[in-house]
Order: sequence, then structure tokens, then C-alpha cells
Amino acid sequence: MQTEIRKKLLELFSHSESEYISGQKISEKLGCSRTAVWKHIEDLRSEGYEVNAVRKLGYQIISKPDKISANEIQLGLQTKSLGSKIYFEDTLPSTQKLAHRYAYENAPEGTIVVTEEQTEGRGRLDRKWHSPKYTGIWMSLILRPNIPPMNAPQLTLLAAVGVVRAIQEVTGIEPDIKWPNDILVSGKKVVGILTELQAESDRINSVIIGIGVNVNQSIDQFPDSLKEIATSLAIINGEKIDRALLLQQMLFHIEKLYYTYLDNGFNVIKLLWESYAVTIGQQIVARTLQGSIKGRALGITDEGVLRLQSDDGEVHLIYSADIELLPN
Ligand code: BTX
Repeated sequence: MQTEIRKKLLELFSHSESEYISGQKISEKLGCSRTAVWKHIEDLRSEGYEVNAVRKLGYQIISKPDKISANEIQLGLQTKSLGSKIYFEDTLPSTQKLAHRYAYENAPEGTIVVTEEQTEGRGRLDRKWHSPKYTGIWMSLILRPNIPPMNAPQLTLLAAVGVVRAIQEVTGIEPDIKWPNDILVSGKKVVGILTELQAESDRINSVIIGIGVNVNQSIDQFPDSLKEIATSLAIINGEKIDRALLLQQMLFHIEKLYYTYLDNGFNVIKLLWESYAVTIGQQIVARTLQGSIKGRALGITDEGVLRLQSDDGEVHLIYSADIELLPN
């Protein structure tokens, strides 16, 4: 929408808060046709405004989009390096893509890329990650740990613990972790984590941790294919959550765990992770690219690999899979 017209339109509504303004009046004030008015209203809706339209009465703005900004993220951030450099965009194909570029261009450790909306958000194995505007936290974090590349999956588990702690603190919700990268509430996914590497055979240049949190979506904002398997923190709590604050707390907890990890290794993280994990002790099916294995999840190894005992007693090491929890 042209900025001038948008400004006029919003001004018009700000003078008559919670009142209806007729399409006729808007078209006169804006100097455009009724069809153009309708188009401008549709644009506002696509940007996160909730607009009521009632025949004969006109239009009424019910709520404005709940935006965040780099400033808001920075203000009150209690970290040393995470978030020390913030790239913030209103819309992006994927934060992960841009973070890869910045990592390649030597962005310092702790750099984050955050956006209000992803048009091509992605999960593992090139799956899609639904990332509608002004509702979630869509972020990629660049770390440069001095660890062997094979230990990088530990950072996915570390990030999951950090996100769970932040969610607990800010919302009071107690989420579960499903190996390796899902955070669930009442069995539905609220967070996905995607860890990618820029590495040589024995050395990590950077780890890019993509985190997607469903924060303020209403149920209607999920496509039908996700309604049964996904939820948001606001749906669970029945009220909107301060996304900037949640993001700050995520960075705070991830950083604390990260320094513990660099100083003392994976052990503490492993214990914490296991305390939040629903997978452990459960009957599960692990679907890997090589096929499916059914059995009991015993725990994770020091490398963060899942140990699964199949019904014939054999213990399998699962490096990457989709997990289905079966009733015990
Ligand atoms: P995943 O492969 O474990 O999960 C992807 C699957 O999750 C999809 O196939 C779909 O079934 C389901 N799904 C898609 N969108 C959502 C959603 N919003 N909520 C719940 N379930 C959903 C998980 O991959 C890793 C996701 C990482 C997303 C972040 S966002 C910031 C960064 N940028 C980017 O492009 N990806 C990461």
C-alpha cells in the first residue's frame, strides 16, 4: 500500500476508535474508489490488522498488529554475546538463509537474524515451517564453538533446554521435549529447532541454530494440515505473550547453558535435557531414512544420540529420525 494512503487511512481510524467508518466516507477522504478502499482494507488485514466489515456500517479496526523491533529486543537484554548483533527484517524468505550468508561473511558469534514473517521458512529435510506475520519468533542464531563437528547435535538439545526454560519463566507453561528437536505442549508442537553447520571435516566454522516458536497465533492462523499437530503459547494460556521478552529470555537461557557447555561439556545439559524429555522410557517408532524401528527409548548418549531398544533386545543408535510416541 502506498505509504501516504496508508497514513491517511490509519489516521482516519485513529480519530474514531472502535467506531465504524463507512466505505463511502473512507473513499471520500482518501480520494479513491470504494473498490480501492476494500483493497486497502485487505492489505491492512494481510499485515496483521483485525478489521471488521459490516454492511451499511462500514469498517472498524479491532486490533493492530503486535510488532516487535530490534530496539525492543536489545533493550533490557541480559546477555554477553547472544544478540549483541541483531539483523531484523519485517519479512524474509528464511532467517536461516540469511544467517548462513552472514556466518560465511564472518559475523561474530552471537549474531541473530530475526524476522516478523518467513515466506519460505523451513524445517528438517526441506520441510516447510509455517511462519505467519507478527505471531511468532522466527530466529537464527550464529555460534562458533570450538567442538568437533560430530558434537554439533548437542547444541540442538542445548537450545531446546534453553527455550523450554524461557517459556516456563515467561508463560508458566511447562513444555516437553521430544527428541531431537520438537518442543511440545499437550502433545502438540509449539517450537521447532533446526541446526545446520558450516564446517570442514574436523572443524566447525559456525553453527546456525534456527528456532521457530509459535507464540501468538490463534487457531485460525494455522493451516488445516497443522491444526491437529501444532499449537501456540497464546492458545494454551488464553492470552497474548510479549514476544520480545520471550526472545530475550531465550537468548539469556541459551547463553547460560552454552557457557556451561563450553566450560564443562555436555553432561549437565544432558541431565537437564532428560528431565524435560517425554521420549525417554516410552515406546516409540523412530522413522529414519533407512527405515522404521519400534521399541523403547532408553536415553541419549553423551553425543546426544538416541538409544533405542527394539523388541528383540537389540540397542540401536539413532542419529536422525522422526519420532512417534506410542501409548505405553
Ligand atoms: P521439522 O522438520 O522437525 O518439522 C517440520 C514439520 O513440522 C512440518 O513438516 C510440519 O508438519 C510441521 N510444522 C510446520 N510448521 C509448523 C509450525 N509453525 N508449528 C508446528 N508445526 C509445524 C522443525 O523441523 C524445525 C523448524 C525450524 C524453524 C526455524 S524458524 C527460524 C529458522 N528459519 C527457518 O527457515 N527455519 C528455522
